[in-house]
Amino acid sequence: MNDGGVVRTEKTYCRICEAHCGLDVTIDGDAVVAVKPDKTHPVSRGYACIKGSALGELHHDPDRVNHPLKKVNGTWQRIGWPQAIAEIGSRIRTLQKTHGRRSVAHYYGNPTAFSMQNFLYSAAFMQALGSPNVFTSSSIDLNNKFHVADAMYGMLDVHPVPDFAHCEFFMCLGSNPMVSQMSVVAVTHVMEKLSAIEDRGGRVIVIDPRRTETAQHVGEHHFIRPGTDAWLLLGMAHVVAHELELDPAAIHAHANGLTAFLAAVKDWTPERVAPLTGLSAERIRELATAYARARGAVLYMSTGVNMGPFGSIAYWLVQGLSLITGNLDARGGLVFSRGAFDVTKLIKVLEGKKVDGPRTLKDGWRQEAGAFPAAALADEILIDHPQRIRALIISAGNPVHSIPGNRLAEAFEHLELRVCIDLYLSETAQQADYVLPATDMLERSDFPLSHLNFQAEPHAQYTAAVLAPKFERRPEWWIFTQLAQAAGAPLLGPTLMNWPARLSRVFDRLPLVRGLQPDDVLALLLRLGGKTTLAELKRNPQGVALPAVEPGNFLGKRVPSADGKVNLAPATVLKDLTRLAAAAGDYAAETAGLRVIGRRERRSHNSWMHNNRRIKHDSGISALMHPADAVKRGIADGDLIEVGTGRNVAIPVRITEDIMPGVLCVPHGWGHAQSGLGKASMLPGSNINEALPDVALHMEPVSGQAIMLGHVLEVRRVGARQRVA
Ligand SMILES: Nc1nc2c(c(=O)[nH]1)N[C@H]1C(S)=C(S)[C@@H](COP(=O)(O)OP(=O)(O)OC[C@H]3O[C@@H](n4cnc5c(=O)[nH]c(N)nc54)[C@H](O)[C@@H]3O)O[C@H]1N2
Ligand SMILES: Nc1nc2c(c(=O)[nH]1)N[C@H]1C(S)=C(S)[C@@H](COP(=O)(O)OP(=O)(O)OC[C@H]3O[C@@H](n4cnc5c(=O)[nH]c(N)nc54)[C@H](O)[C@@H]3O)O[C@H]1N2
Ligand code: SF4
Ligand SMILES: [Mo]
Repeated sequence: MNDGGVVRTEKTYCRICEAHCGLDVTIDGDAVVAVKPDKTHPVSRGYACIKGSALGELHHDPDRVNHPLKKVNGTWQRIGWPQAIAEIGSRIRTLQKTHGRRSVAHYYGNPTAFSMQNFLYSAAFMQALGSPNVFTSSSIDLNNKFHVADAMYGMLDVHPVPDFAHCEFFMCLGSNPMVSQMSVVAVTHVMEKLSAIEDRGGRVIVIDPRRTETAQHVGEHHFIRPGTDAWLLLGMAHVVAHELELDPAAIHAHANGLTAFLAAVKDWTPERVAPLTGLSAERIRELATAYARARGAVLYMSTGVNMGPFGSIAYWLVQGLSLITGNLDARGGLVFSRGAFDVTKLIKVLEGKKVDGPRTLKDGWRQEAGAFPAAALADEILIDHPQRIRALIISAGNPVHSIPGNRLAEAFEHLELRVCIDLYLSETAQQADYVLPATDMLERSDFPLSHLNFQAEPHAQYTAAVLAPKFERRPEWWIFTQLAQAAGAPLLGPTLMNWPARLSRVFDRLPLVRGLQPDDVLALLLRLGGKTTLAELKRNPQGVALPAVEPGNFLGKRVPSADGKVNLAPATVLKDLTRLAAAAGDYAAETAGLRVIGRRERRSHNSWMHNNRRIKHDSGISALMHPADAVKRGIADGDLIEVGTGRNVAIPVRITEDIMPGVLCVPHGWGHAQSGLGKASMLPGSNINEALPDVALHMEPVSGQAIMLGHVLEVRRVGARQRVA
């Protein structure tokens, strides 16, 4: 292990969540001896959470996949890279020759967004194969945001971020920043930033069916009934648009569709939406008025709303309200960050004319951000159609575990080739024919490409690989390049294919066409951006601060839509208001079961940090239930309950007034008995996605986002105080 005790400390940054914290990694020979927050990092300034500090244990985890594996007669056999690449390549080639290009599909998961090389080279790989069958975890997370950004601003990747330093009013819907560090905004020290708003006399409002860790530490909290945020925002929009003063001239200067926007929100008075949401009409009116009058106000929504039934409507209202109140592109409101280079500008130049893209075979779903909805994947495998999916390559994802329902696990059995590129034998990898070992973040170079225009405090950081790959782990750019070659895929993909104009496509052909390695691509992009160079970043491994985000850089200047204006009335979203109106009765009704929502935990990251020896997970998970619901069911604190309607999972319960009556809160990502991981498989806990209804039956029609929150499930007592084995 140790090559003679040469101890060195290298700078890098954590790529688990969007905070991108700077880290100092102390290495003795080839062993990681410490990972500490980097005090010299220009933005994270000495902060990192337990997960970032546990990257050494990730690197040395005895349960990592270290060699290519092939399943032979139901057991894993170690094979060499040349054999793995040749066999998989030839299977892909044969399947595509026999059944067409679409027969090979790719699913990439959440960590892809944090790996520049994975992101670029997997896209290039699929472009080379000429298959539009790309699926991602984005559609079980935030597809509504991509769709609405495209529909309103003309580009999927345009999302304003809060101007934390100047706002007076910050309303947070469906997010728990203290635990998650938020999403679609890269920010550190977020609780300090929220407290500072209060300290300077402003307001922080948390809207959540649970009194979250965030709500316990800052601001005021209002319960909301799950799935009803769109109504709350409609009620607020009604007040702002029809009860307060607007400045139509200012709005018309930068936006189209004001008349349609005003008409769409007209009937949704606070009195009408109040009983649906659980907030009083007075409170909704008060919040709307305070929001409109504050000098600098932010509405921020995240997965608690995205994963509900009307995520696109809600995000449209967040953007629309910001614009009509003058809080878009304004100090203290939502602002447009640009980072080391203006990704939007680059996309606009490269994407050319937008075209109608490919559709799924079943139900004709479109792509968002270059990918079909993950909720449609199982049916694209199971459908009786000559072009159905027969091979699935999965990288950095655990879809069998992360997607509600069990249809995907069933569909897996109908695949002819299953390949998983991962660090671990995840639940998904367990079902594969081949598992290929990827490098972890200490073993690969990187740059936060996907998050440049979400940085609350713009900065740039390049990290080299601080360690050589252990065993036979390989960087993903290499794996995808090799597989493409072995599959006989032309390096320049079929350029005439009418793919939709999407982010991934922009970079698609760059790497493979020119044979460029990740650092070459980065050097090129940075040169185009003109704010820093790869050489400068290499000289400053702790990262460099870039100019702060200034308001006034977007409206009338660089809105990427065809006419340079914001569309306040996107047709696809407005159409969905009919579904929303029809659903009001369902949401107003009492239910026999409880509405299930999720939560995240500091010591977890979706489904994959549970094997880490440094992080204590022994306490397992519990469902949170209100005392009134417990009494009704004869349930006591600590009892084991069964949740589900048909397919059930068993979970211990904690009774607390921090959750709304009628709601049950269960974190996702647990339940690893099948994973074969030494530590994780022994932990108590169940996978709530086994009990939630299948996502194929619950897709938000506007964006294909899976509806995963607020489903009514039956809840029963199983027994007294016991642990789930
Ligand atoms: N019920 C419920 N379900 C949910 C959610 C919820 O709130 N409730 N949240 C959803 C959300 S927001 C998301 S983003 C999805 C996530 O869904 P997925 O992305 O499908 O799943 P993850 O659990 O993030 O799994 C990531 C996998 O990547 C592997 N990995 C980590 N780093 C690397 C790397 O660098 N390279 C490679 N090749 N592999 C790597 C890990 O070992 C793990 O197996 O889950 C969703 N599922
Ligand atoms: N420690 C940790 N950090 C993470 C992750 C992790 O697993 N662990 N995952 C990362 C990922 S992939 C993502 S996408 C981000 C997500 O980051 P966030 O979007 O902040 O996700 P959560 O922390 O789950 O917060 C969602 C909140 O929505 C609430 N909620 C549920 N239903 C509703 C509803 O109908 N209306 C409203 N208003 N609220 C509702 C829940 O109670 C919960 O408090 O976090 C990232 N950061
Ligand atoms: S997981 Fe923790 S250390 Fe890593 S970026 Fe997120 S907050 Fe920072
Ligand atoms: Mo996510």
